[in-house]
Amino acid sequence: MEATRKKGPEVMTVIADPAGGSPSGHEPAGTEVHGTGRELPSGFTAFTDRPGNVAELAELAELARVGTPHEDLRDWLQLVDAIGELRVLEGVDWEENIGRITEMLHHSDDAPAVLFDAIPGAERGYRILVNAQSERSRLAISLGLPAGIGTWELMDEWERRRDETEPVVPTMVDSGPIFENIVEGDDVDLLKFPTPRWHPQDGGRYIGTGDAVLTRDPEEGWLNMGTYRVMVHDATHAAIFMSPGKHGRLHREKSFARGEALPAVALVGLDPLLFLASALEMPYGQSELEWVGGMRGRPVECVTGRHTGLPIPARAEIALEGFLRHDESRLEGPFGEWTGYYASGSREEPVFEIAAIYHRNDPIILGVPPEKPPYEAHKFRQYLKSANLRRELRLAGVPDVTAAWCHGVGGCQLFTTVSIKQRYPGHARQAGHIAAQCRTGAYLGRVTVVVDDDIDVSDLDEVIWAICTRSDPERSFDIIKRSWSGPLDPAIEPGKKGFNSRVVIDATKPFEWIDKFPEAIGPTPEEKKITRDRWSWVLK
Ligand SMILES: Cc1cc2nc3c(=O)[nH]c(=O)nc-3n(C[C@H](O)[C@H](O)[C@H](O)COP(=O)(O)O)c2cc1C
Ligand SMILES: [Mn+2]
Repeated sequence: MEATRKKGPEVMTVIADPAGGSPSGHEPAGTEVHGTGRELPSGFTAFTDRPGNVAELAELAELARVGTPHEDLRDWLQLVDAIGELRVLEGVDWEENIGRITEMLHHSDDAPAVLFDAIPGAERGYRILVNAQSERSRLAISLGLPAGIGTWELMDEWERRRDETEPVVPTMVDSGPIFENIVEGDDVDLLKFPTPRWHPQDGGRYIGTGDAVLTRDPEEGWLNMGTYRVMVHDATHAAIFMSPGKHGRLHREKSFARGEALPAVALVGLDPLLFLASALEMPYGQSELEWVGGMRGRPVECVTGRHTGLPIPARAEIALEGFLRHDESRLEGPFGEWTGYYASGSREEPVFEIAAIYHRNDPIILGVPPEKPPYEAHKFRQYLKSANLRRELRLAGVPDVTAAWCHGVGGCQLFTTVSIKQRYPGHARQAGHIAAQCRTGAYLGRVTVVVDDDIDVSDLDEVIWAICTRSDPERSFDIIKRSWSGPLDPAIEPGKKGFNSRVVIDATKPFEWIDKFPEAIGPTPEEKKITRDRWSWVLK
């Protein structure tokens, strides 16, 4: 990495975890670092692209420790490798074992990011990265924050950026690494990539999972970037599944209504920050690409797609450029989905006809296949979506929202909790109904719980205890009908999917007799700390 990135305004100064500079219990910089002093289990090798020099590795670990923005996926890999959280696996088959290993990584605590290389049937160097952001340390690296940052600090910083970021229009450049390979016409071959079959019952190989699909609103002209799954049909055709109501889907519908195909670019290998922006619910009309530019403090450099004219981030790994056909469809799915089922089955979806593939030398697919919740995307989205939810309640004018949490077990959609300091009659219902229908909560919600501010919203035991002891269903449960759901909803009968209902549970102490509500047992957090410090030999 160039020297300019080591200091200067780009380096974030958020306070790291006071417990020390060692992210996730890994060795501090300058002592034993991954790949220098430790034997790796057989079958694993150290990351091959890193400088391989101990001093450089220690320097990279220090950059990760203080928080340093990355330019592209390769920078990100260097930083993650330097803190000991990357493994390379060679020779694993795409048919079964890449998917199986990935599923199990998602459901293991403290699991590393894994880069698969030398995949049988594909050229060596054509790689897949999985489990990239399952740990907070690696999410922090994606955001240029100190790898050891704590939960609430990370969420505060994200909320601050959502408040303060002004969009920055991408800079168009003539060329970049993405144009190292330009494949067009008869040479287009999607099957050259070692796309895994992620789940046994998938209807095809999904090259796009941790991806970003760029489309332009045909009427209003704004550029959207959304994460929508991409299934390979054959060498030159794919499917893109956009759920009803998603921005790309709205663009598609407007285009098709005019009898025109929709130009699109699917980035199926890209840096984690672009992916995050693409996978999160940003407001209608906002260009996620411009938002990333604003957040980084400089524009995203883009080349121009030769067939669609769409901007393509110049340092991305793999871009598929083409047209979603208004006049041709094929079956898409089934696919293992984030609810933990193959719930949307297969349906006719428009064909994505590929006009060009652009990719870097030795390209890397970013693999984020959905699994039973919580899977990788829930492990990082829980921080960002929860911060978004808290922010949206604040912007909607709900006072004294003390915390919000989108629980991973509900895929960060189906089960959300907000806590308030109750101020007036109806305050809790106001918070609950808005949380159930705001930008972050509206799509495929199910259960929204409102609790008092003594409850830790991220602790399911406490939340369920509050429901069990402070709510009385007849007084406390509201059902909202005909809400925004879609094909993925496992609880709605096939053929009838589209709407769902949801419950808002007011699990706060009843406002009108709050002073008479029984006292809860247990020490305060301050008392606990004092006692733990004093009797640390028996209390952890
Ligand atoms: C790994 C992953 C895969 C996703 N796959 C899809 C998908 O196939 N279709 C879809 O409509 N949304 C999918 N989503 C959710 C959207 O990416 C998300 O709602 C995003 O905000 C959509 O962009 P938009 O708000 O610009 O429409 C996925 C999210 C993640 C994290
Ligand atoms: Mn959008």
